[in-house]
Amino acid sequence: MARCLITGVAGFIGSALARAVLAQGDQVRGIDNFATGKRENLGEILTQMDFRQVDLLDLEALREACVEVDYVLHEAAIPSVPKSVLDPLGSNRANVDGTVNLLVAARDAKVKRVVYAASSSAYGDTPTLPKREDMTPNPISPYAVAKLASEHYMISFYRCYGLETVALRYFNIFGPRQDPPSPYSGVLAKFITRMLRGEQPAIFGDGEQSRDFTYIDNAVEANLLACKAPAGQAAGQVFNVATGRRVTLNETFELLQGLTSYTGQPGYGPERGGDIKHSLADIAKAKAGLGYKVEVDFEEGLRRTVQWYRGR
Ligand code: UD2
Repeated sequence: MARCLITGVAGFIGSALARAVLAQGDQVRGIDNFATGKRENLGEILTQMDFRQVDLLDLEALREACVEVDYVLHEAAIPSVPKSVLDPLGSNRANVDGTVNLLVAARDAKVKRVVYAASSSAYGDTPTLPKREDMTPNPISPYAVAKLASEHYMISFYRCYGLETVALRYFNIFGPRQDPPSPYSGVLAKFITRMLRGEQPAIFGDGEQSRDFTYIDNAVEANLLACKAPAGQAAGQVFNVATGRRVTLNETFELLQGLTSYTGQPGYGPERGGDIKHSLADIAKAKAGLGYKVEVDFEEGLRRTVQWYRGR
């Protein structure tokens, strides 16, 4: 039985990972500072894990959290492009300083492997689609820079100290438990909750921007595969985690009209600062290196997500 340390365990992705790790019979130690995570996301699994309220800036607490840990799944972050534009220092502290602290603690505790929640935002607004891992990154927002910097720290800790690290560049992950709508929530959580309440969703720009929206189960599977993949294929590497297909916000809105019975139109407003226009992944490297495949496609993911929000 392995022991996994999940950072950001009370968040949308962290809590889904915890459920999956427990379901395969492994142990979970989870940390969260509740900056964006919610205790309610842990629900029934809180008593099945070793939960600690810890901030990534507390190195001593991280050292204790890493004792006898096999794998670290590092999801904790302040995950928002617009928030980072407003507060670049806060974004850097949580998304970079916190990551370096965790890497130092994991290295000294001789953890087997660290899997990191990197971001597709690293690619920026380069015209070439789909995005491949060997393209030169071109981040726009402070958030994207921070996520890319931490990705480089992952690779550095493998090269300098031999700590096995794997960076997974998530492409717009969505699904149950994604932030209840705040100004910084992911667009699908906002669209779905508003449309289910009969309220008009807001589209920033013309709605023709596109994303490779990826259902949460695919990201969870990628993490489990990244723990087990042979070091020669995975350690010190970066992999896209996505579906290899993009949809526009306008298309997404239409699909959601069918699923939520919302009959109105979206409200169009100005584009959001720091945004990129199109995002689409090439997932060949994850397929070859990790054995990754898309388990749940976009439409099915949307259906499951709408169903979950409806049941709340
Ligand atoms: C970025 C990353 C994503 C993840 C995420 C964390 C890219 C391509 N993706 O997501 O992988 O790291 O950051 O937060 O960089 N929008 C609306 N109406 C709304 C809310 C958003 O139109 O009410 C638009 C927004 O302007 C953008 C799109 O929807 O064009 C997606 O926005 P998002 O905040 O859901 O995700 P994004 O792409 O910034």
